Amino acid sequence: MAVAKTKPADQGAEELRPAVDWGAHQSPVAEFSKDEEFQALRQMLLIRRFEEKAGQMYGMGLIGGFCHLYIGQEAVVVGMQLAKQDGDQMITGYRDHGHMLACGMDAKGVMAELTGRRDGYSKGKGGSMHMFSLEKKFYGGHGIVAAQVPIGTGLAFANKYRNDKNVCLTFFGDGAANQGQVYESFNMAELWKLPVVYVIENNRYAMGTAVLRSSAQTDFSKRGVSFNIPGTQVDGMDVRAVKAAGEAAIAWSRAGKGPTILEMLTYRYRGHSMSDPAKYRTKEEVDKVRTEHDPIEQVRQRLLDKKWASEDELKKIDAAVRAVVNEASEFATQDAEPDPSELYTDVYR
Ligand SMILES: Cc1ncc(C[n+]2csc(CCOP(=O)(O)OP(=O)(O)O)c2C)c(N)n1
Ligand SMILES: [Mg+2]
Repeated sequence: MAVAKTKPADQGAEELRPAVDWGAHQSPVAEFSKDEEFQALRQMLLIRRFEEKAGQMYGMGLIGGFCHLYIGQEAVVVGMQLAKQDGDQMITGYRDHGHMLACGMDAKGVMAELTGRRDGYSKGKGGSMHMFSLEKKFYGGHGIVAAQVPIGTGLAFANKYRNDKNVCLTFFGDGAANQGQVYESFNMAELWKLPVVYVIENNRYAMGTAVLRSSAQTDFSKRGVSFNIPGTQVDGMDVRAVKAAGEAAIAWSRAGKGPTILEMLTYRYRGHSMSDPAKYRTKEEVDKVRTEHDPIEQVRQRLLDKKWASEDELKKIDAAVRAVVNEASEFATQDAEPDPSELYTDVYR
């Protein structure tokens, strides 16, 4: 048997880097009104500032355990939130703080959960990856890669069973898209025409592994082809493109036509988690995306160009958002830890 002289991982490492280029990709965009631009800006800023603060607090030892930041990907969840209606659910993996805030969960409760305090969403016992809100229709927060995909499909099954016309938005990553349970879910979802939108957040890496190293088909919008699930690639850095694609996909599901896949081309600026030195990519690569595609900067620039806001007004919005985040971090550092008697509550045997 012939033996390969070099390990595949050593071959053309440069070529295996993902092409971080949105140039060829033209997504249809929804024209935003002034109100919508401001709404998108406030929501994305809230996530960005919250995550920056969480990163600082982690560095200070105030947050323990796993913590995966969403910085860079804000347009995906905010665009989908703007597209959905009350009653529609969201479920995601462990990079989940942005989804919680977009769903309207309280920043104080999320931050207090990160610091392990009693007024956190899981009473300080769940941490970053395990928060839920039935009220806001947010179903977690899942640490096992792709575990949320069959659960999201099950939520959609319940929607269909109850005939309540709600749609479940199920978010997962490019790495998760290679999990077997995703395809079992796709099969059932199309077979039973379940109201689920699979939102694949392709941020080009799964931990330190670039998509070209891990994936035979890197166009994730095609991952449903053999199940007849339609898919679209979307500029996930442009909140208007996300909203337009989200509305079409949600309408398809709500009309009883079954699932769709939206591949969001996006990027995370920070490491995979707080302990990742991110040596698998260059600083230039990150800087290029930040300067050319930042989702928040795009909205700011449109507001300025259309003279819908001045630099001063934009600064005031940022200051107001920072105040909300500071209040949340104050709360999360002063709130008490859970009582030791809580150790054995909420435990399923
Ligand atoms: C079943 C399982 N395998 C491996 C891991 C370890 N793990 C955590 S995150 C991750 C990468 C997933 O990447 P992706 O789906 O692209 O999401 P991203 O982190 O980029 O948002 C891996 C392998 C895990 N948590 N669960
Ligand atoms: Mg990824």
